[in-house]
Amino acid sequence: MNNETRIRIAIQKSGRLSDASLKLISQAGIKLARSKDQLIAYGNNYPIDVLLTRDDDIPTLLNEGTCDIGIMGYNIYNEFKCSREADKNNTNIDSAMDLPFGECRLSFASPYDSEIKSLSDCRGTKIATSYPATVNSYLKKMDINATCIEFKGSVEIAPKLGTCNLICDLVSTGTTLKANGLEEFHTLLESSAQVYRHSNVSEAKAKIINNLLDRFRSVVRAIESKYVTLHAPIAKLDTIISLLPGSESPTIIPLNNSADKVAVHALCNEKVFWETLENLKKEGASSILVIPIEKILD
Ligand code: PRT
Ligand code: ZN
Repeated sequence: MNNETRIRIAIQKSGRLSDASLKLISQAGIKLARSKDQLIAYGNNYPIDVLLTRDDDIPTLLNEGTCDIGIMGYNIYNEFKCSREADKNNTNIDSAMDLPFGECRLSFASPYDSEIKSLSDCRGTKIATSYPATVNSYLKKMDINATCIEFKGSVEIAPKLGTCNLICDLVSTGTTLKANGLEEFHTLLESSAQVYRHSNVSEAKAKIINNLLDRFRSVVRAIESKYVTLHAPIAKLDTIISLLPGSESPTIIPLNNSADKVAVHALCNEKVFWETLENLKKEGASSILVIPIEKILD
C-alpha cells in the first residue's frame, strides 16, 4: 500500500486523553504495532498510522496536513484558532465529532479574599493563563480591557507569587483551585475531546477517514447505549415505554402463562440511570435487565 492510501492520526502520547484515544482506536477494531521509539504505531489490519505526540502539537500537525486526523481537547483547537485569527490567518482544521471524554471548562478564578468576582471586575487586571489567545479574544468580544500573562503550567500558583490578580485555567473537579485558595467565578468555554480533520485531503484518504469516523461514531453510540429488557403489566405499558430513555420502537413479546404481562425489549440511546430503573419498578416493571452493547451499525 502506498502513502496515499494510508491515513495518519495524531493522538496525545501521554496525558489525560491518551488511554481513551487508544481505547477508541482499539474498539474501532484496529490492531496496532508500536515502533521501537514508541512514537508511531502502525495499523496491522487498517490503513492507518498513529502518531503519538504532545497535545499542543496536534493543531499544527493537522493544519499543515502532516496528519490527516487527530484527537485533542476543544480547548487546544480553540487556542490555535484564536491565535491564528489574531494574526489574520485561517486554519485548515475541521471538527469531525465530539467524544465522551476529556470534559473540562476554562474558567476565571481569583483568590478567596479578592474583590474580583465577576467578569466586569476583571477590567485593568493581570490574568495568568495558558490560553492567552482564547482569553484575549474573549475579553475583546466582551469589551474588557485586561492584560494576559502566559504561563505554560502551574497557572494556579501565579496569584500567590504576585504575578497576577487572577487566573484563567482549565477546571474539572475544582480540587486544584480549592487547594490553591482560588474561587471560580466565570466560565469562558466548555470543552471535551473531539476528533478533528485536515480540511483538504485526497478522495482516497477522505474515504478511509469517513469509514473510520463511522466506526468511531458506532463505538461512542454503543458506549452510551444500553439494551433494556423487562416484564411490564399491559395496563401500564404506555407509561413504562415512555420512561425508557431514548428508545424509539421497543419490541413487545407475549409471555408464556401470563395474560396481563408482556416482555419489552428496547435499545436505549441515552444513559440509563438508577432513578429510571426505580421509576420503572414503581410502575410495575419486573425482571429488569440492563445490558451493555458492543457494536451498533444502523
Ligand atoms: O504533555 P502534553 O502537552 O501532551 O499534556 P498536557 O499536560 O498539556 O495535557 P493534559 O494531559 O493535562 O490534558 C490533556 C487534555 O485533557 C486538555 O487539553 C483538556 O482538553 C483535557 N482536560 C480535562 C484537562 C483537565 N480535564 C484538567 N483538569 N486538562 C487539564 N486539567 C488540569 C488543569 O489545567 C488544572 O491544572 O487539571 C487541573 C485541574 O483539575 P481539577 O480536577 O483539580 O479541577
Ligand atoms: Zn499540552
